[in-house]
Amino acid sequence: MRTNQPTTIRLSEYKVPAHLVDAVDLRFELFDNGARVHSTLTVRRNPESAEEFAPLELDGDSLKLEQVILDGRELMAGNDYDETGAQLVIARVPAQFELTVVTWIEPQNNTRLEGLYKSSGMFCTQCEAEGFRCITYFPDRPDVMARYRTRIEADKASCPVLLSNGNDVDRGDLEGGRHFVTWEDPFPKPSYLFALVAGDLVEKQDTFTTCSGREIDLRIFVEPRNAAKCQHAMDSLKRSMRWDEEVYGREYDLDIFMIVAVDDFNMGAMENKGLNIFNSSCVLASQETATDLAFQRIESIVAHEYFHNWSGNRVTCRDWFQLSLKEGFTVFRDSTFSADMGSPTVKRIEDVTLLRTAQFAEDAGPMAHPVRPASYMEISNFYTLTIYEKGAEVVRMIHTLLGPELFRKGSDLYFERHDGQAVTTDDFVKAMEDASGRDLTQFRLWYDQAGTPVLTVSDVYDSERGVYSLKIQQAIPDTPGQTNKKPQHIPFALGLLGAEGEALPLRLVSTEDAASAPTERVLELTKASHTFEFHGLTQKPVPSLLRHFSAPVRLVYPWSREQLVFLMSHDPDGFNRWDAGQRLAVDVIQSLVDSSGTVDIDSRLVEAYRTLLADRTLDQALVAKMLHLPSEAYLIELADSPDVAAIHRTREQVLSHLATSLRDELVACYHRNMDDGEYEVTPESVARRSLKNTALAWLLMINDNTGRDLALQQLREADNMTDRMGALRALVNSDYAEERSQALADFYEHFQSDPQVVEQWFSVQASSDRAGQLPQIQALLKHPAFDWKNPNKIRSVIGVFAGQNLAAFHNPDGSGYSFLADQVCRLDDSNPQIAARLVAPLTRWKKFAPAYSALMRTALERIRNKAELSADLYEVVHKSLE
Ligand code: 0A1
Ligand code: ZN
Repeated sequence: MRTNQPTTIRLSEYKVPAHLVDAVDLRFELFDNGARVHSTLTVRRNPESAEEFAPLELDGDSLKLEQVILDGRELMAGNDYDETGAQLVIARVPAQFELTVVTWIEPQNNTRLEGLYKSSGMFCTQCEAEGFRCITYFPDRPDVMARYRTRIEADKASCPVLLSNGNDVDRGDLEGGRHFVTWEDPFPKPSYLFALVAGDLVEKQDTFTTCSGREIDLRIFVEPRNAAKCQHAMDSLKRSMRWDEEVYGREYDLDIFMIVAVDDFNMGAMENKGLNIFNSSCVLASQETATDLAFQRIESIVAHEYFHNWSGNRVTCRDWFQLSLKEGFTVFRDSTFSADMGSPTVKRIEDVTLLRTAQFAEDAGPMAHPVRPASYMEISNFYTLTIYEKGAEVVRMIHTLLGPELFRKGSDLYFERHDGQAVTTDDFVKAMEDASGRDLTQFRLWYDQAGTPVLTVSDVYDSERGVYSLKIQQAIPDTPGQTNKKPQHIPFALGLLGAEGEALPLRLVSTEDAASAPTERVLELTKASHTFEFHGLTQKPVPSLLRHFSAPVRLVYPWSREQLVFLMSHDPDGFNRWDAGQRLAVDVIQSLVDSSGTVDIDSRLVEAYRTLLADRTLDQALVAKMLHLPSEAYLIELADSPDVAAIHRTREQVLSHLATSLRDELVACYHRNMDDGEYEVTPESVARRSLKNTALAWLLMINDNTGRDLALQQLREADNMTDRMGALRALVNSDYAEERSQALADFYEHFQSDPQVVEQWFSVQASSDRAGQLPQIQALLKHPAFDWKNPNKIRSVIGVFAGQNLAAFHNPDGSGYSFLADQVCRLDDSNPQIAARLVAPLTRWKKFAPAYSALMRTALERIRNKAELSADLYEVVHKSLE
């Protein structure tokens, strides 16, 4: 905690470390009232450092230093070393030496959940990005890679399971009912990948035989009450291991791979070498307690963490500016994996929805930063959608430009060339260039320039020449600290459709043969403006632009509603079919918001949805997605100076109008998709449940009694959480107040002993404008199941309220903003990372209509004036008020 300004760290000031650590020998003595950490480092001067006589500088945070011994001689404070708040500095050290440091820490009082802490009685660690320094003094930077040996000593009764990275090499009993286990990790790693777990856990065990025939021991450790919720994660792990061998040629390297579930965790999960630690909500699942969405999310997070073993651990980051080197690449890998496991079009729709709703907003806000940032104050603030999702889009564009074979050649070269090293995003691009022979010089701007490029497209058809011309202009908006940006290298996939929906040949020169011309092309944009001519066309085509969302850009084209309806039912690209539906709905809603008052809803929207509901030939998973109206958050993101209340009201009116007009089709859709078979998480059955629950939600929107009865029946009879939650959500968002209260009470009664379900129960209320107005949110904070120390509970009430219940949060009286400011200030004292994440909705204040923005700013200023602001919150609040 500090009140003074935190320092800014700059990429341009990067220096290689003056000292390297070859080996780390750790001994942990774990007690109820604290832990003693003995750390012995084998250190040598870095031959690549220019600073020959540099002092040894070790990072530390919240440590009680007990002893320092250099080559067997105990050092004296003040004389031999200095301990500032954040560093241990030893002015004179030999070229090579052994240093032992003993520290005392208090995991039981660690509410920041960084370093070593306790969660439900279990000891666990979180070291990324800078948590290892909360355990012992160390050069806590990713370019210092060492081999670790870790001995853990603890009470045998309360901590029968003692885990760390690598292989278990020794174990035994000690006096006083204590025992120890020693772990050795043969792979040099940065300190952020260190992990330790000690507790009373049960394990689920399995094996995996790798492509070279090695048998890997797989274990998932959980608290005994969760023993039956590990199968899905184990299956997902085995699928990920096979996929990484087949698609990237990557085999697992250690003999054992472990996953541990913990209830208190700041993020989703962590890829520690051989010992991944997961937020319970991202690993535990059963049919009765987890929704389809949770099953899919678990599969992708298990894959993500596993894939880090190569993209992150074997090849790691030189410094934290390179974070997207591992995160962007790994998100690209997990997203391709999920696409391969289910429906690629649906996965693409989900990824693009997140990107366009949340990452575009981040890229247009005060915290906008490039995929490779140039500076930061607190690295925890840079685990962002830009680093992860936009970073993944950048890798996807390289894949598109190179094609799958050359991309694979590039990734092979990257892993081979940099195995065991800490490298940069530039090294990644260089490997792709060297393997493919392509020049990606201009493409590198994607890493350095923030902001979402805007592509403005216009077209002309010359019937005499049979030529259709497309003009594409790109512009990149200014972002904090960056103006006058250069044009970027953008892959732009497109097709052209004829009047019957046929795919037309794309002839870029008149001499090209129509029969052999492709019907889809990837144009490469490199200049501020391009004009492309397509020859031999006897009619003006309907363009299908930016297929598969081939680049993370905003696309502006003057679509007519006829064109959109046409693309919705004819575009061979499933993604663009969905996108046409979204654009049509956005256009209808926006024009109603602008026309303030007149509610005359375009019948083409209703008919388009009617066609969709009747379409049995189309992939039902795609139909399920197409039935979702654009979210309020997306409509707000698209608007200039949005009036949240007007957007909310209009969207509800459109929904009600659709539901009223299509009432009979919805009832039929519900019945058609009732599934009496066994519960399974296949794309087909997920789609059926999604269609059924969407139909239910729409019927309850219009207070349809048949819908209400179906929801009540579904609540009683459901054998899975997707259906139970679907019915509960529909009731909670309806005007059936009595049924809502009863359903919520019954649900809690039934599931109160399961924290993951209680989190869902909090969320369904916090996201509802019927059940989640401010007084009800205040009541949830006082509920016995709410826990101020548990990030999941905090997110499921406060985070969901501010991020999803937009009409209530943006109450014109400012009460939602003031509420959030109070909670953020309170949380900053216990968990700054969570406080800095929760404040995000307020930081976008400049975007909103004046009545909102003034109140949002006032709330932010109140946070800024809080005494003892953490570095995390300081950076976000100050940057957003600049
Ligand atoms: N590397 C992890 C994300 C992560 C980052 C920081 C954490 O500490 C607060 C925890 C996890 C991933 O990408 O999955
Ligand atoms: Zn990751």
